[in-house]
Amino acid sequence: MIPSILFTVLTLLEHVSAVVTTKPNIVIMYMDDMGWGDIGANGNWAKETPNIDKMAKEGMLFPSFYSAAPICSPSRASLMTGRLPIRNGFYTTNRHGVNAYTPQTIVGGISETEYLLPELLKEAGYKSKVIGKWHMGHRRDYLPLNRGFDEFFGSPNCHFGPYDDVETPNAPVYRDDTMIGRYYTNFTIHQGLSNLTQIFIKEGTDFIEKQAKAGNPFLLYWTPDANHQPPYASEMFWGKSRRDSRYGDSVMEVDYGVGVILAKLKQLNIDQNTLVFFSSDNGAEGIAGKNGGSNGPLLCGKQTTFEGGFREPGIAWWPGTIRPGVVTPQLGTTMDILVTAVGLAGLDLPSERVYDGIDLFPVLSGKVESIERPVWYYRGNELFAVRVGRYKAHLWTWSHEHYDFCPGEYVKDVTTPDQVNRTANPIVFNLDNDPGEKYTILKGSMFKEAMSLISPYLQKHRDTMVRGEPALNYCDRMVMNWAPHGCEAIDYCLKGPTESSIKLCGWDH
Ligand SMILES: [Ca+2]
Repeated sequence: MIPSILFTVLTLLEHVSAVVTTKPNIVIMYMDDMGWGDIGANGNWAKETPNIDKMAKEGMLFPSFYSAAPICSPSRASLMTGRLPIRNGFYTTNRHGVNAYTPQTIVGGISETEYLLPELLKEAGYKSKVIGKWHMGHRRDYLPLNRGFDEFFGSPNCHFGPYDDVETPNAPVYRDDTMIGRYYTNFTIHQGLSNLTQIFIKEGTDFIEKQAKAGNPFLLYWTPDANHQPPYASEMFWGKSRRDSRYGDSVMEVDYGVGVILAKLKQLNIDQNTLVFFSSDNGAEGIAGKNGGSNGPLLCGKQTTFEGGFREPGIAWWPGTIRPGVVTPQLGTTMDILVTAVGLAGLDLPSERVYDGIDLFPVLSGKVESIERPVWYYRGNELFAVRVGRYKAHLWTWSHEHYDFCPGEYVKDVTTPDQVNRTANPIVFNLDNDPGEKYTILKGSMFKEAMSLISPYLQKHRDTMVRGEPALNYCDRMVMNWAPHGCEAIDYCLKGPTESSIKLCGWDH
């Protein structure tokens, strides 16, 4: 009797372990303000990204890979929910068509009604960690461990500073749900010199090693913010870039991190069971000058709905499943990562809500060459443009107000300093021939072809849109990071305002 029970248990265990190994690990490498033109694989002259370029050579390169927003917070919210900011609530209605994000004064965060990727993958036994910049709300309910992640190392905010800890607190650094220090004072960044990326790399490889040894499928969301201005690098890369800029140094360092993480997957022999995506949250910031990156031939950059704001480096890597060296014509978006990952985990998406991502697995595995789909370019609460196939139609144009987001670039009727409504007669570009959006198509057969392709998608999108409650409308100095959980233990609680001063956030771009 006993041997037979033992045999059954062993058979069951074998079965379970076989099922577990069919669920691939998911690694998302999400850069901050890195432009489409910053990687060698997309033609950057400085060739400062040998590891990212090798990743593209071993995997699939998406020359047309898009973010869901031209700014950090809504872009990240869409990556984690698979849904546009207009649906998941990461936008503002304080003004028409403006970008909003999560400064320390923001009251809101990612809505409790949204399902985040780690939350969904948990159903299939995945362990998850986010490393680097969160930016989806810093109040306790919105922090990673309350939104599905098992582990967190990094900050809910950007590394801006140094601050005085009186008027403005330095941004907190968390391990899991506890603050363990702050940027500048505990985790030093001194005039662009910092070990932070090195710490983020080690956190990543330690997590991978731990999960691989335990035999758990895992999700690693690795998102260093060294490329966001003011960029930083460690001594290893200080002054090393051919571009001769701190930004170039910071790109070299995150590239090094990509190499270390991929090498760790190979060393642990789990590379053939791990899907890795590489991308960036928004385009390079034109106004950052030497502290910003390159969008290559694309028009304008961060904050705008031109290609420079939305089109990102895009690479998928999965040895043994993705054929090496493929450059795909597929239009991809960062929201596809969630949909693809959920499918690979053997799960169904929640059926009662609309997902804007598509399952890329048929393309990654080479079963189909490409899937027709729309790409939406929202700026805050307004749909500014849409792309289907080679054509992009601008329904609204706006380049700058207080800041010029297209420095040195001018296209008549396109880079407009005021918001201009083009819905009645959209401005069309053929991005196959004109990725820089310079030659407007306003009538004729090509215009008709473009609009006959785009209009049905647009109509359906508008007819079925259910907008989320806007989460980025209210700001209050009282909610800043004065006394995050854990501050007592390290004797680093700050005194903030004792009375609420809630008001509409003043988004000015
Ligand atoms: Ca960003």
